Amino acid sequence: MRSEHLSIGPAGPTFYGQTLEQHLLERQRRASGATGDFTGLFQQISLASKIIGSQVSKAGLANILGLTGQVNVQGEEVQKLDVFANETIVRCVQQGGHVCVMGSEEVEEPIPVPPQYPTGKYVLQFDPLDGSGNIDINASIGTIFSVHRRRTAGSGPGTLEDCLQPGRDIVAAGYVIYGSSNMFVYSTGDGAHGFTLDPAIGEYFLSHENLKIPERGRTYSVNEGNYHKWSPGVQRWVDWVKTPQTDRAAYKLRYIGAMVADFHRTLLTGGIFAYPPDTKNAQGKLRLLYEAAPLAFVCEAAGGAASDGSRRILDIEPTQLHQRTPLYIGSRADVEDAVGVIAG
Ligand code: P6P
Repeated sequence: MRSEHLSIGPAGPTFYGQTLEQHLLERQRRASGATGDFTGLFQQISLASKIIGSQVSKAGLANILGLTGQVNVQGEEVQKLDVFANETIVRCVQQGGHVCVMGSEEVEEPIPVPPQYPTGKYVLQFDPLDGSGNIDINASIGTIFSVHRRRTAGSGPGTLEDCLQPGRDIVAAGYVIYGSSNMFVYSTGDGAHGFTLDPAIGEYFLSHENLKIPERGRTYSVNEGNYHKWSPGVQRWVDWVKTPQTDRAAYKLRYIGAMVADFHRTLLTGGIFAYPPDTKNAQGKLRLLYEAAPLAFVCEAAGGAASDGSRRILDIEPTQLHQRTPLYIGSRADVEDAVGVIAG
């Protein structure tokens, strides 16, 4: 029996769905041999996201807007909230004994678990605050994460080898979008589920069960300012998608500039988000391990597709922690069209 939550609001009593924690515990009960490690790890990720969301929601008030003056491994200027988000996730997770190593967009090398804490069987990789350029303009941003099982033997510290695993071996992946409402979306491969935060309660409640992305959408999402840097094939695809065809109208363009927000809209309404390679970024701008692969995992769980232009994102064997990949992700028919038109 699914427990209901009663909340008395201005419109009268409101019944909520399951909390994220109850959803995870229900999954744990169904998973034979579950140890609770997975649930514990997710509780720590959820807590970190609530702390980050709380700071993001008042970034304009506290002295945490703006730049730290540092540059991260990507050569990008590091926002104060990026650093805060990274440290929040590391602190919430490292003491829990569920991971053997972590990988973060903000840190050059794999992050070991400090020796005073136990190590666990999972590997957590994440972009702590994606789209941080949107922080100062109060546009949506997000956290992206993926969970693998450790590959190396034993129970000691994990290594880079444990991080360099393909997306098809992901155990669970998801993202948190800090927007008009904060949502936690995740998949363990069996459907994708969305939970909306009630900040008054501090709980995520099931609001989008078993998300399914439309087979085809009507929106494309790409930075057309890069048009002159794209290959003729990518230019051909963008020209085609925004031109009315005999069987369809022109696609609309929507581009927020934060991958989590652009992907979340694509997941809910259909269409395609793309970051193609260009003359400045031969492999595109987005990172495989903690951006493209986790969102590809969620997208496929919702019935969508994700390609680098020739391969399924989840089949790419990583060789470097911060390697980049071209990305075409969204409705299956739209991704197939893009790959086909680009290939000519
Ligand atoms: P551009 C944010 O900096 C980010 O990494 C992604 O979240 C986003 O999709 C992309 O870069 C935007 O890049 O070049 O369009 O500003």
